[in-house]
Amino acid sequence: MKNIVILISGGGSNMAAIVNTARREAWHDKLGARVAVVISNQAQAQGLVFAREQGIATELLEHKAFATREAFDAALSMLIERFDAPGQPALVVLAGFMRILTPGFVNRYAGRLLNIHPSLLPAFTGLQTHQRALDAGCKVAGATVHQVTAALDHGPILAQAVVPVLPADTADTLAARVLTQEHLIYPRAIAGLLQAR
Ligand code: NHR
Ligand code: GAR
Repeated sequence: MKNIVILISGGGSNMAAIVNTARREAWHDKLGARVAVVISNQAQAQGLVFAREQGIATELLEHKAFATREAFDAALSMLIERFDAPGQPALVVLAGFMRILTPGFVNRYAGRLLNIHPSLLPAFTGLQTHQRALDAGCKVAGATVHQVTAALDHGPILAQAVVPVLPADTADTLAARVLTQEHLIYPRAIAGLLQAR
């Protein structure tokens, strides 16, 4: 069985979309994969509540408790390792995870570490993507699923979705429109990656 480890920091709606799709599409039987654990770096992350309700293991690893990024990432690796099976390294999925990871961590998970970023990369790496797209006068916006590399938001692209920017949009209304598409492309990209193996 291939374990999927999902890292969140907040609402966890992308995580929920992955969990719901995995159930609906019987990933357990068809892809030999299951969401094994949801890990949050924030105690108040709402996504933890949903994961618990679904009977999925949850872990809280607060970055605040660590003096350095390296120390936090080392502890995170130790947690994730519990979900690596022999010959079956876990797939690590960032879903609204808000901590930049060290090159050491990223290299260790090369090829099995994914992120969804709320912009059409390579445009608008980093934070406040929706406000920046509005400020730039973009007529379309979207989201990108990519492999994570040490260069922030620059790894190989696996999937993208495009939405229109409407005249009355605020960062919040645009974010909500993009998020509905994230919920479609992230589970699909993960299933595609699992199938390709
Ligand atoms: N780590 C690496 N090495 N490479 C990537 O591509 C990563 C990553 C970690 C997270 C998600 C990313 C996004 O999709 C992601 C991609 C957080 C920040 C950030 O500045 C930037 C990009 C992303 C996630 N975080 C601040 C920090 O100091 C904290 C911000 C906060 O807590 O609100 O880590 O956008
Ligand atoms: C999503 O839009 C995701 O793309 C974005 O945060 C939201 C999380 O929503 N990620 C980042 O900005 C990463 N820096 P969710 O917690 O409901 O999935």
